[in-house]
Amino acid sequence: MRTQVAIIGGGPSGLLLSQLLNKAGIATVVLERQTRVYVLSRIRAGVLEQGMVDLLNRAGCGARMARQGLPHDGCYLSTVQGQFRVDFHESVGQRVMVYGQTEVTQDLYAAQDAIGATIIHEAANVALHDVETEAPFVTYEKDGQTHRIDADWIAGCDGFHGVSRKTIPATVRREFEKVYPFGWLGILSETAPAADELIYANHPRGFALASMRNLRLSRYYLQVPLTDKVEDWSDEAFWAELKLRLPQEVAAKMETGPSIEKSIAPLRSFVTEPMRHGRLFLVGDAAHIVPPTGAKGLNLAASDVHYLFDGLSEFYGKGTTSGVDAYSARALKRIWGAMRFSWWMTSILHRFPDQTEFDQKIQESELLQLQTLDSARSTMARNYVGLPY
Ligand code: RFL
Ligand code: PHB
Repeated sequence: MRTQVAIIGGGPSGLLLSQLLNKAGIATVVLERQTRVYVLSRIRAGVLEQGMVDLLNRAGCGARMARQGLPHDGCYLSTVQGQFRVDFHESVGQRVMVYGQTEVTQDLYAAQDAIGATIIHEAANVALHDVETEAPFVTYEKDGQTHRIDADWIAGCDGFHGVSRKTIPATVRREFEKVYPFGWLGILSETAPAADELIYANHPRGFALASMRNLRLSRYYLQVPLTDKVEDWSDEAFWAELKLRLPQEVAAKMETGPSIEKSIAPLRSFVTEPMRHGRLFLVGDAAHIVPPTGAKGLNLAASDVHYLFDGLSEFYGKGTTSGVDAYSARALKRIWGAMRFSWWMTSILHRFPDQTEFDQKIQESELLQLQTLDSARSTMARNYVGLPY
């Protein structure tokens, strides 16, 4: 089989790229290791920047989001001293959209089906070949046979554990990493959200986050030690701990119920440079990971897709390569901005095992600045709604 752009990975990066390229008349094949049901069962991000909303609209899959998504003008920050609000719209004139990654992925699959795009699920042992030449190809196994796809370009959208990044020789690749000494235990429950906007809580017992997917579906997180297992946490234990960490008035009124999903995610900052090697591009989690505190992971995947789509449209439209040549540098500039923000949000909101009294005072001072200085709030708001593309 031959295509113009072979896309490894059918998560949000791969599907969004494929959808934008197909709509622009550029042929793609998406290779996904899992089944569609499995991809759609993952519960991940929940907050979309305006830039991502715009891109989904441009891809022709924003209709359901416009009907069901919840635009949020701000969020709450809670400390033992009390709760205050950061109004993004007042500070920087923009808002965010609360709409789950699961819904985004479902909308992208529906849009891809509607235009007859080629998505091959359960593609095993995907391997990338000759990416340093102008005739790269991909092989994979399915139904006991080995298949080959020749392409002009390969987009590695296969997440942190994918094969694409590892195809770039270690001598070329630079990796930057920070691992945090805790994880997030998350639950999804069919209950009304605890508040009208998200609550990020700094508490002596550890960080907590009250989020939502819609008005009958809540998402909550607790900072937990990396040694904790999901089985250690009954629903009752989760709700009891959450109530201790959230503001008292919120906890008192909070609706609780059985969890319909419960998982633990480790926190990590990771960047690989460069994001292009020959005819291979890395996109989204294949190239970078952020801790979820700033809600940036999915949004960074979208900005990567934006830059790559720009470059590939130029290549197929005008035959020039300035856009694809600039891809890695353009994407990395924005990625490092989000790395800084996610690291900062993580550092001001969590309790670190080796935190000294000095560190504690600095954390309190950071939060006080947010509460009392317009300039501190507007820097946070600018980053939260998303740095410009
Ligand atoms: P994905 O979503 O990981 O999709 C990659 C796809 O590639 C497939 N794949 C392969 N296919 C073929 N051959 C191979 N060898 C393959 N290896 C992998 C996988 O099956 C998968 O379908 O990456 P993508 O598309 O770049 O999207 C990125 C986002 O998913 C990610 O940034 C966010 O979900 C990160 N993230 C969160 N971001 C937020 O902004 N807010 C959050 O609350 C949030 N929570 C999370 C998260 C990521 C998590 N992970 C990765 C464990 C919670 C979790 C648990
Ligand atoms: C979520 O709703 O899953 C969510 C929201 C905001 C974050 C992280 C996760 O910062």
